[in-house]
Amino acid sequence: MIQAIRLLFLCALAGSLPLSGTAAEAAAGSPVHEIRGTAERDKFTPNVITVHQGERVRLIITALDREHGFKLSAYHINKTLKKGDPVAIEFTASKAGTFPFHCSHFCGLGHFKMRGKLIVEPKIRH
Ligand SMILES: [Cu+2]
Repeated sequence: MIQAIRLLFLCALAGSLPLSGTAAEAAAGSPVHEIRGTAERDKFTPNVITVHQGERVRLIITALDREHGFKLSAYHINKTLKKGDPVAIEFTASKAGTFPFHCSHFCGLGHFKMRGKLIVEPKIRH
């Protein structure tokens, strides 16, 4: 039911606004939760990412100062982030819970502080 309402809402949006890439995808029935972030010594911003279970997620992370990595073991993700190059990381948040991520490319002092967590909020069942 919620899905149907959401779909109606998205269709209404798609009808009333110029179609951006995201709106076009939403209208096609596969909304993507897009989150932009950065990596720099010694942090990820944001370092807490919250999504909903079942969502298609696209993280776009840009390394600001040098090469870093993004490793989210629970979802078998490990990407190299070259300096200045936004990297898109897509997955479906199928598992609910809190999952740590960290920098997987040794970047000197501060490397081990480059940590964060993905929170996947469980689907509400009626
Ligand atoms: Cu690092």
